[in-house]
Amino acid sequence: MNEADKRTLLIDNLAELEENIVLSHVKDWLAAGGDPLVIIGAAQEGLRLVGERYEQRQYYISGMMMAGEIFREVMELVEPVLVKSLSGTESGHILLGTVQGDIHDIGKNIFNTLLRCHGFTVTDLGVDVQPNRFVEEALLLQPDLIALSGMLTISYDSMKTTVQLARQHEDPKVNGIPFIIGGGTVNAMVCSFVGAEYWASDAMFGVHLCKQIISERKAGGS
Ligand code: B12
Repeated sequence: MNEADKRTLLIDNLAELEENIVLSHVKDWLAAGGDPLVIIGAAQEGLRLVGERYEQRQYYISGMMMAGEIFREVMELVEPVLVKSLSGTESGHILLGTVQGDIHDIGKNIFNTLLRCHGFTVTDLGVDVQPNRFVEEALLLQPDLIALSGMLTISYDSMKTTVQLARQHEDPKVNGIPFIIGGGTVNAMVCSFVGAEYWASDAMFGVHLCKQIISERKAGGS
């Protein structure tokens, strides 16, 4: 089977919620030297199809829960290989969390893992994080960047409130920290609505962006 067929097999079986087939396929694929990032990408596409089926009422919410659980198990298999294959010595501290009202954390956790693989320090506040919690932790930790994750359309309002609260803070150590947002459907328009400086809808791209932002700020002395 070639790589494209392996990808299709994973996407289709995740979309069908075939837990055992998915897990044994991922084990075989990894054993054959499969790229962990390609495997994560295929599993993500399978999840997207599950979301579509939920929207079209072919699946109930239990289908999305099951898909989330299968994805978590896939990550358990993939993560050790990923950690070995990626290594970096970036320095920088990222404050991360899924914003208030949103409990989706699969993408956030992938972003967290990839950041740590590249050497960043990450403080992950979890899910459904209130705006003032981000601001309090930012004051305490003074991270280089604040990263907000969200999958729901309503999470854009929480992102906006979080950014506004930080900007209104009297301490320049808090009001000057740049924001990066990410999650399924964020784009340049959402970024501008939220008032964040940066956005990424792909975790690996987000990591490269963080590298660039932090090194530019360090070079600029801020
Ligand atoms: C699994 C899932 C769930 C699980 C979540 C489990 C978990 N632990 O996360 C459960 C069952 C709990 C769930 C609940 C709900 N869900 Co849901 N869910 C999904 C599903 C199928 C997959 C989401 C996912 O994990 N994708 C895979 C990850 C890897 O992708 P990702 O998050 O985009 O992350 C990638 C990048 O975006 C990036 N990234 C992520 N965060 C960040 C942050 C930064 C800073 C950066 C740089 C990058 C980055 O890194 C990742 C890798 O590249 C999606 C469908 C879809 N289209 O994805 C629906 C979906 C998001 N859910 C939806 C809905 C409606 C709900 C519910 C409201 C359903 C309900 N009636 O209760 C609830 C909301 C609960 C809440 N308050 O949050 C809708 C949202 C519609 C909308 N536009 O608002 C979707 C799109 C389904 C649909 N098509 O209708 N859901």
